[in-house]
Amino acid sequence: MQSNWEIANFTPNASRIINRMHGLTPGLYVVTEDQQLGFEQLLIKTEIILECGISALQYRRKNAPYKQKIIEASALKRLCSDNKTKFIINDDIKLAMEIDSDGVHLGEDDISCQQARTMLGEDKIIGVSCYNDLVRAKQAFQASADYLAFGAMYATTTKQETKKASPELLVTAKQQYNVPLVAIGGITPENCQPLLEAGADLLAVVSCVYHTDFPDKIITEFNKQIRNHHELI
Ligand code: TZP
Ligand code: MG
Repeated sequence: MQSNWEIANFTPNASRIINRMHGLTPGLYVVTEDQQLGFEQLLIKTEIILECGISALQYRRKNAPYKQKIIEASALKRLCSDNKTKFIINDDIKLAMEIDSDGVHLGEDDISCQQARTMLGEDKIIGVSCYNDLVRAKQAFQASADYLAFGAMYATTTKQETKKASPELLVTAKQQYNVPLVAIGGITPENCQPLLEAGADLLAVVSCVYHTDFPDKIITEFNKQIRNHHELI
């Protein structure tokens, strides 16, 4: 039987693009800012962002005590569930399990996808950073990753030491792996079109939505482009 994901990908009808793998729909995937905003400001902006309509929120917090991360992640989880948005934890599987997030996002320094699947079970979302590496993508896909993330697609100051990925890489990954593809790194409404055309299902962004006084305008513009793109395929 065709999965909802397959049906959505190959049916030229935007209204059918719903209800796919773990409810992870094409759209904007906002990753929390970790440099300039205090948590209160982050929470206020995140609430506005969620009300605009995004597919998923990722809590990415690199240097905070575990107890603080529990408090912050719990508050964000509540906001996400109020807005029916998937909530994913970056790096920390222990935190993901403790607050019962919708899933976890793993990079090369984190536990493997296989280990995470054993710990989380089948119902949770596991996303894997593949950078610009199709071998890593193959391994993650075979280890049951629910989405594959590629980037940095464009220049970014949010993360140091990124690897440069290209839209062509997304095209190849799309041909080979029937799971949602995430593009990340320097993405804006102005430069996202080639990524959508190359096969990105989710556009992951940080600064574009947090370092602005008008996240609602930016998200509306992203959502318009994503919707238009899916109406055309
Ligand atoms: N991984 C690759 S680029 C990046 C991460 C976490 C940061 C993306 O942030 P921005 O501000 O959208 O460029
Ligand atoms: Mg990580």
